[in-house]
Amino acid sequence: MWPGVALSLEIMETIYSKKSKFQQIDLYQTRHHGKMLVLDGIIQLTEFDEFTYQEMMTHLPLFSHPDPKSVLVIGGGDGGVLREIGRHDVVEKIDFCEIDEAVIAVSKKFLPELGCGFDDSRVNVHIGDGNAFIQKKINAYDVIIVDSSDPIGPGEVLFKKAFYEGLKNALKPGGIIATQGESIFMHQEWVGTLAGITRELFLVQAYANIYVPTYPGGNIGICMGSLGPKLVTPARQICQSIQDQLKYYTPQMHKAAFVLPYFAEKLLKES
Ligand code: 4ZY
Repeated sequence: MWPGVALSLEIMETIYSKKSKFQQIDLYQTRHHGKMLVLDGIIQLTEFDEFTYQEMMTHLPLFSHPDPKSVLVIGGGDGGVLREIGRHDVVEKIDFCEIDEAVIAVSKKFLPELGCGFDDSRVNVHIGDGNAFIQKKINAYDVIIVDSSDPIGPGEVLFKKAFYEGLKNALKPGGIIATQGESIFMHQEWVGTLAGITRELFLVQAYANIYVPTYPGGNIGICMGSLGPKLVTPARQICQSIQDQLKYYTPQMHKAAFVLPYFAEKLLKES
């Protein structure tokens, strides 16, 4: 995905290394960034900065929705997004669909601060293809979060228009989606494609940019679509007890994440 570009992290120990039915799964102890999960050679998360992605992928859509009772997560076998959803008492049901159960097992065993997301009694785990799962759902969710890897390998189908049509049909009126939106620096074609699809299908479309030092370019986007609510400002207040558990998300960061550099604004408009 990034010819000629690399990030170096010193590895102290290989904790886990095995090929699952779908991909190569590696877990390393790094010298400075804690444990690091790698799928097919691509960094998925490090303990050092995973909070930025998990918090914003979750709290941007959940705080944009006035009353998110029913939530679906596709991908994200590490459990980090589930951990963040668990902080919202208003959520009653969390469906979760992940293709590779081996990722869940690795996270539960070796990354307990993420794997703990599966301990929430509201979570219903489905092992299988996210696209097949979504195409069977109509009018079912207030919020859908797609925590995919990149558009190569098992995640490829999650970047296609047919998948986004399925997401739209699976939403309840006024529902919101948030999907992994690649990088405005590293993957402008993908950013443009996702923005174009969501603009065509949804009433409201927005794209947030967040810092993730260990992702290519040091940043990643969150592509969002809404059937009603505004996305760039929170619809609900955050109570202090939730705020105190977070490290990245604040109502101010919510608004700031949608303010983009001029080249990215143009890219999104023209797509
Ligand atoms: N699932 C989050 C994620 C996003 C981008 C990349 C890897 C993992 N490259």
